Parts: sequence; C-alpha cells; structure tokens
Amino acid sequence: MQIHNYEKMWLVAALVLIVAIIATITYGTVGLGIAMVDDTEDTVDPGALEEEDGFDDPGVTQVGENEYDVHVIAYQFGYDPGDEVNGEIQIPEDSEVNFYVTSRDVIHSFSLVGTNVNTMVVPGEVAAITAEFDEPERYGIICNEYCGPQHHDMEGIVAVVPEEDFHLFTLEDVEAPDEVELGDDATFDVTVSSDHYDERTTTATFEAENETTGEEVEVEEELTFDGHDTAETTFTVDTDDFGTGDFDWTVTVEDEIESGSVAVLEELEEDE
Ligand SMILES: [Cu+2]
Repeated sequence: MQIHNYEKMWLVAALVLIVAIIATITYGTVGLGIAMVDDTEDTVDPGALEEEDGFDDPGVTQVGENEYDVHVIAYQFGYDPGDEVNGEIQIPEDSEVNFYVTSRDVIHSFSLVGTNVNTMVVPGEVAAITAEFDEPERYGIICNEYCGPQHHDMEGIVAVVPEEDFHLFTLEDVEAPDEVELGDDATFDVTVSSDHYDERTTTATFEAENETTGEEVEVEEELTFDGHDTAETTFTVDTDDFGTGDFDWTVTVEDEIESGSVAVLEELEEDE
C-alpha cells in the first residue's frame, strides 16, 4: 500500500499533538504539586474549634522574621477575626502570610478582593493559602459561597500596615477593684501577651485621676517578652493620697486602652 507523503506528515503531526496534550495534562496534575482537598488531610472538629491548635485563639502570630500565620474562623455571617465585630486582620508590609481558614457551621469562602487569594472554606477542613504582601493596602474579605440569608453581609478586612505601626501585643486583661476602703491600696493587675516570635519589649502606662481632689498619678512599666508569651505587672494607687470619691483609671499598651473607675469609700459595706 502506498501512503502519500503529505498524509504521513499529517499522521505524525497528529500523533505529536496527542502525546503533547497527554504530557501537558499529566504535568499539570502531577508535576506542579497542586493537591486537592481530600480525606487524608488533617481534619478539625467544627463544633470544638476552641480546642484546635491555632483556632483556639484566632488571629495573627509571627512565626519567622517576615513570616506570619493567620488563623481565621468563618461563620454565619462573618470572619473571626477580620470582621467589624472582632476587628480587622493587621499584618505588616513586606511579609509572607500563611492563612489557615476553617468554618464552624456551613460552607463559606475566603476571598481577598484584588488578589488571587480565594479558597473554599469547608467545615472540618483547614484551607491553607500563602500570600506575600509588599505595600500597605486594605483588602476586603468576601464570601463567594451562598451560605444563608445574610450571606451578603459577610465581609472583613485584611490591612497591610507600615512596619512601624505594626505590633502583636494584646492587652489581655486588667483586674481592677470597683471600690476600696480609704487607706487600702487599690491594685491593678495587668496581663499583656505578645504574638511576636522573638524577644520584644513594650510599655504599659497606668494613669489615674481623682477629678474631685485633682490628685493624679502616671506610671510606666516596661514589659519584656521572650516570644509567644504573656507578661504581668501590677500598678498600685495609695488611696490615702487620693482621698475619697471616684477616680478614673486607664491602662494603655501601644494602641490598646482599658479604662474604668474606682470608688474610694470611708468604710466598705460588708456584703452578706
Ligand atoms: Cu459565607
């Protein structure tokens, strides 16, 4: 049988194309290392996320010089942290950020508008996605999966802030009395945490003022952290100096403020 030369050429060309198509698909599936979510991944219990590492305290943690882990819980209808109730997610410029996102109820998504960060969020699974942020910018978080009647309200903010405005100190708690007896000390136990990975210092400032007597006090205390730990300090007000009446106090750490007021009484009434 005689096959025409042109026909041979077309046969070879078609064969090359078929091989090339199969090679491309194989490379795209296996060669690039893109993994699909499957049941061999680590799973989490959506009903007990407070017991899961990272999701027990969602938010930003520094894990390297310019590297941060961010754990986010999506829920009907918002992101913790990230939404208006829990505050925006702040990260510094020139950072590499690993987002770990899960859901505590139904399927949501975590999409950063204007970036290629876009993942489905499935209860029980942890979506992991890494992104680099070079410039200060604010990115909206939106949910692309219809998840219920207030789906359109699901939104949040990732704010990339200048290096000098960024810190991971949290004013966790101020234990303060409501009232003290004249002559006793009023003590304020302050707990601050650091989510930085290395040794850092910050300053806690205590201010108190009795508006009636005009008496005031301001004390600063330096706090040192090893990394991923908490520090405590106690401020004391001598009520003999302050006299009776209410005095207002504030504790400030970086941009975090707690405040309250204490009544100094001649004599404390005994609770029965
Ligand atoms: Cu949603």
